[in-house]
Amino acid sequence: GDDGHRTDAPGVTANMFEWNWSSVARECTNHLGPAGFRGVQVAPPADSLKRTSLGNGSDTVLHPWWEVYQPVDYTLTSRMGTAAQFAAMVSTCRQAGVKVYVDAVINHMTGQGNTSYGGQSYTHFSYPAVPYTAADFHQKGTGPNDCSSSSGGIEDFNNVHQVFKCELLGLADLNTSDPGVQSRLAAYLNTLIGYGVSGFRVDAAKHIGQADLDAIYRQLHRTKDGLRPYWALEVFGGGPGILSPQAFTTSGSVLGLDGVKQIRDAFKSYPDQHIGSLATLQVFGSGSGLTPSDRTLSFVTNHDTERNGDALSYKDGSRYLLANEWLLASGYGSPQVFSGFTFSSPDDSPPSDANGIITDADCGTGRWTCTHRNPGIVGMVGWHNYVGKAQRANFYTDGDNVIAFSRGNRGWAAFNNGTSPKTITVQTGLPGGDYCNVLASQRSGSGCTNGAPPVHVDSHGLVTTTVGPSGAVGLDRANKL
Ligand code: ARE
Ligand code: CA
Repeated sequence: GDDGHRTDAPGVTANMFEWNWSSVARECTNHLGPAGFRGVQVAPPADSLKRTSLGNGSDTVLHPWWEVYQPVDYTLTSRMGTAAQFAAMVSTCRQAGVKVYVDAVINHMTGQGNTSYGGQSYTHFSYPAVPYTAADFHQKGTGPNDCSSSSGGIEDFNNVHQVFKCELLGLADLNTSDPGVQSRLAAYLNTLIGYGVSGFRVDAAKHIGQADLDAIYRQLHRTKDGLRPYWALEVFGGGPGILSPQAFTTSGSVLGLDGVKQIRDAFKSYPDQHIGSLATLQVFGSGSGLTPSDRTLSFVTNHDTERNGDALSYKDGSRYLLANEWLLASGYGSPQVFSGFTFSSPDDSPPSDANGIITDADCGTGRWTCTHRNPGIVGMVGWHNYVGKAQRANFYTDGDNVIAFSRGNRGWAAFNNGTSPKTITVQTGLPGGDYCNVLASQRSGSGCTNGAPPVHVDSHGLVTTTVGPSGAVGLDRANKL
């Protein structure tokens, strides 16, 4: 997709999973922009499946969160709000300095139901509002555009034919190599770009394949900032060869899903759930087998992995926050903080009215996780922005669960994943003086906010500090007294 223009490269983003548009707008103005988040990822905005009855057996949630992954047409009437609310959200966020990245579901349409939030009727291979007809889909059969598995679904996730052309989870699979389908998908994405959207998280990109992704991307307009759209491809690791995340980095950036598991294991030593070993994080990124930093959207969890066991999640409490703080410091990828809603069963809906319309997010109810508002996270977002691309230096580990490092001579941070406090004396790379710990405070005049005691760095750059259990210390020169 290189037409000589730079591709939008997000800084730190927040993934506001299924927050409604008016709540995202409010967060951009009141929290995300002021905290230094440069972007926000939002849930799939297209009109989607609206279930009208429960399925069988264990199915107890009428409007599970995953309805939005079954698009019916590309108008923007969704569980998260109207087209007008979407447009207002994008412009409000941009005014707050927060770009908007959209989760784009373009591999498939639905796998169930017959009516949508926008009130459209459809059947499995017919979506009159787009319009798509049967000829626009891969179907079970033996022709060149057919799926040849016996069920018509993906039976083998390592078989490239099935992965590209058969149904994922029974979802009607678009014939994305067809120029007519490509132009309708590009028209949808260009409509979003017209609203001011800066790029996309491409859902199920592994099932579209590199050639079709490239053909769609080539038709995309430049963003309001004059850049090529960001293009972050969802490709679970584990597939061989052309199905691997690495093999998609020629088409765009990829989601850091293998990194999610490495982070989980470093902090929690899954599956044993021992205490983990942050010392392993001396090497993390391409050196530990992950995709290149400048091609990776990195995160501790997303909406899938918080439910499937691959990741730490809000349920891990302070350890989860610590992992996010560490990722923001690490310099790996474009880091993304996930803020969703609490759940007990994996299908649970976000807080919604009886019609499935998602209600305003309220951080006081315990129903929304609001990780992006946590003071330690906010402190490390500022630290992340301040250190920029400065290289990691002065790495220290106790060989167990405490690590510390600087980023050039701009910032220094320490992390303790253990259960007892640890006092360390280490080189920070920073000039001598007193600093506010950004996890708990900021510089304000000649002192630190919240009555936090300053941290002293001596004239040789050495600090002696105690890092609490599941705690961190972050110093940067913007918060030097
Ligand atoms: C729902 C029901 C299904 C039903 C279907 C159709 O749960 O029982 O068959 O509707 O009626 C989400 C939910 C699904 C939901 C779907 C549609 O997770 O439960 O199905 O929405 O509403 C593979 C893909 C990867 C995909 C995961 C889930 O490669 O792209 O499976 N992830 C994205 C999203 C999901 C979303 C979809 C795609 C669909 O992030 O949230 O599904 O839009 C190995 C393989 C991977 C495989 C992985 C599965 O690692 O290598 O390729 O990922 O296992 O864990
Ligand atoms: Ca496909």
